[in-house]
Amino acid sequence: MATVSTRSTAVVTGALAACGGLVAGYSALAVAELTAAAVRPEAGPVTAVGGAVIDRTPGAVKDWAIRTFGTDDKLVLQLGILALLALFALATGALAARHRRTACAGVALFGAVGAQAALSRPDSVGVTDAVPSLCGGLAGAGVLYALTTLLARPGPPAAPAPEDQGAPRTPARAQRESGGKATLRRWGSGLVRRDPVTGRLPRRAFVLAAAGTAAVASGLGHLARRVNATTVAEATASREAVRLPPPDSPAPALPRGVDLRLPELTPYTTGTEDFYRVDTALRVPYLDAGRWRLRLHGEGVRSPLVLDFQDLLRRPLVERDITMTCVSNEVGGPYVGSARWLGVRLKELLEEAGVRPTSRGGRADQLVARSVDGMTIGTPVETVMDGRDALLAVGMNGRPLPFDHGFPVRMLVPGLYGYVSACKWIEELELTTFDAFDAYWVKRDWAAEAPVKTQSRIDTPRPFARPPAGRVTVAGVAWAQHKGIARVEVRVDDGPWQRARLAPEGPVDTWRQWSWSWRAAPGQHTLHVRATDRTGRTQTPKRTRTVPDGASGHHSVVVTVT
Ligand SMILES: Nc1nc2c(c(=O)[nH]1)N[C@H]1C(S)=C(S)[C@@H](COP(=O)(O)O)O[C@H]1N2
Ligand SMILES: [Mo]
Repeated sequence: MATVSTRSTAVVTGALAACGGLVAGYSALAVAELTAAAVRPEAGPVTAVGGAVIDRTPGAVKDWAIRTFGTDDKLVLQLGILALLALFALATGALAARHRRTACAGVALFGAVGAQAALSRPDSVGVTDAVPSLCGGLAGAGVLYALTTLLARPGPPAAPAPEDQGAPRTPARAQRESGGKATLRRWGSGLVRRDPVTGRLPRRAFVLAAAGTAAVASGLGHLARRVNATTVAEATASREAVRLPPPDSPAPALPRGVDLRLPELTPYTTGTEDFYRVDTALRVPYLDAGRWRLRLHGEGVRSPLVLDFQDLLRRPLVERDITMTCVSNEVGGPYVGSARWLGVRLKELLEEAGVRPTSRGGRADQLVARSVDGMTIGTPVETVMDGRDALLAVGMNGRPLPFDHGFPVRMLVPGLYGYVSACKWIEELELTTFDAFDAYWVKRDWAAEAPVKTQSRIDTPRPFARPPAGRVTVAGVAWAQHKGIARVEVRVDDGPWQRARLAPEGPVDTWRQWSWSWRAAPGQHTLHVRATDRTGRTQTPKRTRTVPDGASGHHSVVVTVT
C-alpha cells in the first residue's frame, strides 16, 4: 500500500510540475512578447523562430508547404511552434520535479535559442533583437524554479500528529489553523513544508501560485497585444490619410470583351481581396507612410537619393494593368493575378540618379530591392530600364496598397516572377552585380534571373466535373507577360489540338482569356491546354517542378461527361 501511495503521489507531483512547466512557458512567452512589443515586434520568439525556419526551408519543402496549406502555411507554422513549445514546457516541468536546476537551465537555454533565431533573421537590427527571447527565457526559468520549489522542497520530518483537542499549540497546528494565509506567506519566503498532519505536499500553495502567475502572464500578453495594436492603428491611420493623385498617364482603355464574363472563369481584373499573397512575413509589416523612406544608392549611382512618400506622389504617376505571377505557382495553380497598379516608373528614377543599363556602359547589372522585413529581391537593371513599365507602385485597383501587398510602396516588373521583381514594403534600392550579391531566394537554390514562363490554365470545367453531354464551354486564362498571347489550343484526350477563341487582347503585360466550345461525348475525358506567345514559342509539354525557375508543362483537367 505504502509504495502504491508513494508512487501515485509522485505521479501527481510530476503532473503538477508539468503544469508548472506550462505556466512557466506561458510566462516566458508573455514576457518575451511584451519586451518585443517595446523593442521590435519582429524580434519576438514566435516570429523569430518561425522566420528562421522559413529562412532555412529548402525550395522543395517551401513548395510542399504552399501546396498543402496554401496561404495558411504561416498559421500552420506558428501553431506548430506553439505546440512544440507547449510540449517542451510540459516536459521541462515534469523534469523539474526531480531535477529543478537542470530544467530551469533548459528553459533559459530555450530562450537563448529564440535569441539566436532572432539574430539570424535577415531583418535583424543587431544585439537588441536577442533581448526579448532572453528576457522570456529568464522569466520562464524563474517561474519554473519558484513553482517547483513549492512542490518539491521537502520539509523537516513531520511532527507527531496532535490528536487530542487539549494538546498544546504546536507550530504544526498553528500552521493548520492559520490556513491559506500562512501558506501564502510561506510561499513568499519559499519555505514550504510538508503538512505535518497529512504528510502531503502543499499543493494548494502551488495551485494558487501557478494560477496567479498564469493570470499575470495573461495580463502581460494582453499588454503586448495592446502595444502592437497601437502600431497597427497608426499605420492604418496613415494609410487612410493617403490621397492618391490622378495618374499623369492613365491605363489604356481595355477593349470591349477583354473579360468574357463566363461562369467559373477567373475575372480579367482580380479583386484586391482575392489577390494571391506570397511572402515570408509571419508578421505583415505595418508601416507608417509618413515615416517611410526609400534610399537609392550603389554602383554607378551618380547622386544617391532618399525619397519619402510625398516625394514619390509628386512625381509623374502611371497607371497600368499588370498580371503578376509567383514562381511557386504549379501548372494550373492559383498564384497569378491581375490588377490595375499606380506608381512611378523606376527607369526615370534610375536615370535621374545617373544609372545606365549595362548595354549603355553601366557597371551594375543587378538592382537589389530590400524590404523592411529583410527580404532581398534582385532584378536585372537591363530589364528594369528596357522601356517596360517597371514600377514603384503605391496604388492597387484604385486604392493605396493594402498592407498585405506592400503598403506603402512595392516594386513591380511586368514579365518577371515576383521573387525577382516585386519587393513589398520596400525601403532600399541598391545597384550592384549578380556576381557580387545573391538575393534571398537565390541563396536558397532558386534562379537568379526568372522571366515568367508562358502558361495557360483551364478554369472551367473544374477538375472532376460531371457536365451533361453536348456543348460544354471550356475556358480559362493564358499569360505571357510582356510578350503577349498569340494562340491557345485545347485537346481532348489524344485528339488533335484545336484552336480556342481568344478574348480581345488587353495590354501586353496582362493575361488573356480564352474559350472553346466542346461537343462532349459521354465518358471520362482529359482536357489539355497550351498557349503560344507572340514570340512564336509554344508551351513545352515537358512537366517541370517550380524550383528553380518556374513550372512548365500543359495544364489538364479530367471530367466525366454524363
Ligand atoms: N518583402 C517581401 N516582398 C516580396 C516577397 C516577400 O516574401 N517579402 N515575396 C515575393 C514573391 S515570391 C511574390 S510572388 C510577390 C507576391 O506579391 P503579392 O503577395 O502582393 O501577390 O511578392 C514578392 N515580394
Ligand atoms: Mo513568388
